[in-house]
Amino acid sequence: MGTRVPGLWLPSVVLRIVPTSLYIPDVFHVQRQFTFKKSRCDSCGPAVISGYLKTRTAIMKTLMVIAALCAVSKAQFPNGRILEPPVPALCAQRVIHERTPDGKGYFFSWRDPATKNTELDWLDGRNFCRKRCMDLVSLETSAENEWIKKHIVDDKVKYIWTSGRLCDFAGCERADLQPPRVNGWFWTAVLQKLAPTTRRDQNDWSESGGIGRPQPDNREEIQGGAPENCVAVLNQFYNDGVNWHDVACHHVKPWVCEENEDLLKYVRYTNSNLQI
Ligand SMILES: [Ca+2]
Ligand SMILES: [Ca+2]
Repeated sequence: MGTRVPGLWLPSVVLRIVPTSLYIPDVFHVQRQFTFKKSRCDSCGPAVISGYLKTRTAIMKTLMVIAALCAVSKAQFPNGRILEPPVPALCAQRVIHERTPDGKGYFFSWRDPATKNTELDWLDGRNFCRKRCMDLVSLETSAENEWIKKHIVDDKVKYIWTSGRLCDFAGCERADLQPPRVNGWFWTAVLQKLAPTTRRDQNDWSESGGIGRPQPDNREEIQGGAPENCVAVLNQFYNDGVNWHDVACHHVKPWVCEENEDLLKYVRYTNSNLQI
């Protein structure tokens, strides 16, 4: 394991859940076109300056997206808890336990002395990661999914949080997200939709769970509790393999962070004196 190959899953699409007035069309595609330059540009030619202007535009769009995501997070967490912005000093000191061949870094909470005995709810897990220019892991390809699952099995971890979540707040009323528990799941860290839960060849939802039903089953709410709006990977918890489960977001679990390009670009641009 450790080699990432093109996944078996179809490419997921960008989920435009950001409120319409704040949404920046194609911003995620625009940002991927830029390679950040750290050197000064006093004697650069027009082409390079043009590149810088484009980069500044991309950064401004990143800032606007971050602002928009904060707005979305308030909609998700009306009790005042918010999605935290990155903290430059923590980004610079972030712990990376492993990198994939393409260079992306991952943090496994149980491997770090500071967090090995800690379990967090879903939002606290996201915020721990985001302060460090990371986010909860998004399993966009089957290769990445299998790579993460191997770590869970090898390290005998019962379960982890991912960035997966149900779109169930303002802005999620769009027809293509209905019904939400089939078509409304997305990787929050990268704003990408998951395949419909009915496409069992395009996801890794468990075929069983606490009441013997295929996931997602919203079991806890059916039984009078909280809605199961967040996605965890469970390791044989119901003797059902290592698979995805919808779980109520208030549960506490170990977590995996994955480096987030948008947050890294933002902090590098606004803190050119830091090695990030
Ligand atoms: Ca990922
Ligand atoms: Ca469930």
